[in-house]
Amino acid sequence: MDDETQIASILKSSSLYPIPQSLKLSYGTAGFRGDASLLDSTVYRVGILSSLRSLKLNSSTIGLMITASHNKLSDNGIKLSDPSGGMLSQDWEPFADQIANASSPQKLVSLIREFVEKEGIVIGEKSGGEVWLGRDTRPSGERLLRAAEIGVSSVLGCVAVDFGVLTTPQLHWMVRAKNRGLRASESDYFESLTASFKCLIGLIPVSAKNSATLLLDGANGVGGMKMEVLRGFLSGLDVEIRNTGRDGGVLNESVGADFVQKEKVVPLGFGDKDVGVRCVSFDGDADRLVYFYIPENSCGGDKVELLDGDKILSLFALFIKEQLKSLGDEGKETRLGVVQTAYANGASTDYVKEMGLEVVFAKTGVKHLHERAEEFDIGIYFEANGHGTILFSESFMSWLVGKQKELSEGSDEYNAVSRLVAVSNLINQAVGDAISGLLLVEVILQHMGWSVQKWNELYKDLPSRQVKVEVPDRTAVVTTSEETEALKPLGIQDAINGEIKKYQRGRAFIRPSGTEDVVRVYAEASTQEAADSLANSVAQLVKSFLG
Ligand code: NG1
Ligand code: ZN
Repeated sequence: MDDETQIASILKSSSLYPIPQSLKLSYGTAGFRGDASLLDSTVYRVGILSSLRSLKLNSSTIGLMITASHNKLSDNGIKLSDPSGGMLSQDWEPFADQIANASSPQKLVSLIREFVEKEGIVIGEKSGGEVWLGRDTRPSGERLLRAAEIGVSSVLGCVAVDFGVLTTPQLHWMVRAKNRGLRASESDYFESLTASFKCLIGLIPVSAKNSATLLLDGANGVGGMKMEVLRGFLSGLDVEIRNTGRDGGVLNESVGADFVQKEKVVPLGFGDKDVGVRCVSFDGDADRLVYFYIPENSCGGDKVELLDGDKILSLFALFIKEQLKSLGDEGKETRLGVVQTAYANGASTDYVKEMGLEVVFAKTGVKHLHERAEEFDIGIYFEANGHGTILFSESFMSWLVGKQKELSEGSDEYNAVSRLVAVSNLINQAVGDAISGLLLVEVILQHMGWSVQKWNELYKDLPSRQVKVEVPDRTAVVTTSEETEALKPLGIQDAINGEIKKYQRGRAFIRPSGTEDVVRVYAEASTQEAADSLANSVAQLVKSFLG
């Protein structure tokens, strides 16, 4: 990259976005996150990176989403979508770290020059790179999106297209569709979901439908707003939307999927009047969902019965397995597998294994789960927090579509194949998507004729507890690649093991968060009191080793 015009362009625009002193960022579990007031330079630089990524991949479209998901309102962040709709390839993360932390415009230019040369990226006025931009509802989003635009267009021949407020999975879906040469607008997304939902509803065998209203907690974010739009197109689903963000509530504050899953209590806006009703919570950018209901015996308390990502995964696995069963021997040969993380409830892993499915474990963060799920014909992955999806391999899809043509319409086999095809269209295969996940859960419950309580009985969760511990330096915790054992600080794992031994069915681990400045503690045991006590003792150990 010797072109004077290019260098001048980056030097000029980067001087608009000086890096705040002492800012030290790392790409983390899902991109950069931090206090929104500090992120302008980061977003601008990631804009440049997105353009380079587009150029590297024959000018395919890249997605850049401004969001801090479940984090607090004053935070913001960036998530990138590769042309496939998946997360940015991990081999570009070190470059992302380097340019985000470059101390001056000159340093930035020299890092970019070096990288462009190494990767053989050709920059030119006519190179045609394209980056699609979206943001969640955070007030800082508009300003940061502008910084991203300037970063993108500071690379010659690259353009940014601003799609405004979107859910993260909508942007990933649109990028995937665009690069496949398909219709890729937001309304195409709604149309595609509506059509496949309608198809699945039409394939429900008997009218055992569960038509009771679903209550949605939109986390005061973008998800509720988009569900309001989608609701206008759908029939066969009655949903009441709360915490839309218009009623004075604050994004993610005592609402939303992360809050409900971690605290296991009722979100704001829900209460005694909702006892027994099927409820669902989205997170701030609508890439996670968890279901819950308030139990009969709650006696005015705030505890909920939680149906987390593990239970959603189990429901999906059961439904898909049922369809494959209708396909006889060919169905049996299909490799249906499940991917979980160390946070998965032990009871859910036992349940899917008993179903005869292969289960593999991946590190926290969907980029790791997604990769492993691609190994199967049908790979279902979910984090306990409700982030997950189902992947159908290309070869399996072409077999399935061929099969659909061979079979006679209306036969059991034909219906099973049609359901699988419709699921592959309904579920967002780019990334976990609360809206598409909700539609699939709802259609399966109607198909089974199940209430939320009946679904909850698939297995009983082992009692668990998650806590976060604020420490001066979370990077002092280093874990094994499976994240279940701490290698550093020295001696802490032995101490944790000593605590685990005291509990029946005890299991616990710690890891540094990749999205918040905390160390996370997870504990499981045979009773809730035991899980709480194990989590607390491990948290104390973290404090004493790192405090
Ligand atoms: P960190 O903060 O690295 O634990 C959290 C979630 C991940 C993932 C990312 C991205 C837990 C325990 N961790 O990561 O699973 O969803 O956020 O949003 O829920
Ligand atoms: Zn999210």
